[in-house]
Parts: sequence; structure tokens; C-alpha cells
Amino acid sequence: MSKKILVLNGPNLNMLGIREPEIYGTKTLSDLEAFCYAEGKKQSLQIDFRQSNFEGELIGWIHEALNKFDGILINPAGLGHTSVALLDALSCVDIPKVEVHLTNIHKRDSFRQNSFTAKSCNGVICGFGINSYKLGLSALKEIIG
Ligand code: DHK
Repeated sequence: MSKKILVLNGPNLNMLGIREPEIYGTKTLSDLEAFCYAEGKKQSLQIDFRQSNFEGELIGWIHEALNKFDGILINPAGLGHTSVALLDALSCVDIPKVEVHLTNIHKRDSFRQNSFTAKSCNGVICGFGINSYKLGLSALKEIIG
């Protein structure tokens, strides 16, 4: 049976393609979603892809993942740098978690270099554009087996 992965995307990622394309690229959220489903198929992973601009909605989805998903791939976007609540939500759910970012957050503003949410994740992949998600899915697959 293929493992189930919840792919979560935080605030402003619905604006991909329009939003600062020189930084985030020209692919839209729908492109990213299609890419994740295709990658999931290749890696025999069942993907559920979601995006929200609301911290509470993301937290609810993380709680729901318990007993329903085998792993979480999360791009917390700006909330990763600010949200202890999102970190706490991730820590409630004892399944493998990988954080991804499209950009290399370590090359950017100093306030982007800390990630609260990363503290509850098995690892972090950043800087490879949409391929960060592909690498994140393979990392989860490795962990889950
Ligand atoms: C996305 C965001 O929205 C930013 O707030 C983060 C991240 C970086 C990304 O690279 O995917 O700082």
C-alpha cells in the first residue's frame, strides 16, 4: 500500500507565478500541485496537496494528519519564521515531517534564516525551487520506508 503524504503550503504561496517571480519563479501553485502529484506517482506516494493563508487552518490540518497520514511535507512560508503555534502543532503529530522552501532562506534576509517549524521536522530542504518538494518527498520516502 502506498504511503500517504500531506503536502501543506502556507501563506502567500497561492500567489506563486505572480509573486516576485525573480525570487519565487514563474510556476503557479497549480503547477506545483501537478508536479507534486506526478512526483508522488513516480515515488509511489499518495499525495494530498493543500494551501492556506490562515495559521489556524494549517494547524487544524496538521492535527487531522494524526492517524490519517504517514508523513507531512510542509512549506510553512512566512509562518516558519514567526509561528510557535505552528511548531507546537507539528510537535503534536508524531510522524515524519520534512520542511521545504523554494528559495535558499539562508541567502536571504536575516529574519528568514530562523525557522521555528524546522525544530519539529526531521530535516529541511531549501533553495531548489519546486524541486525542493521532489527532494522533500524522496526524503520522506526514505524515512518512512
Ligand atoms: C516562502 C515564503 O513565503 C517566505 O516567507 C519564506 C519561502 C521562504 C520559500 O522559499 O518557499 O521566507
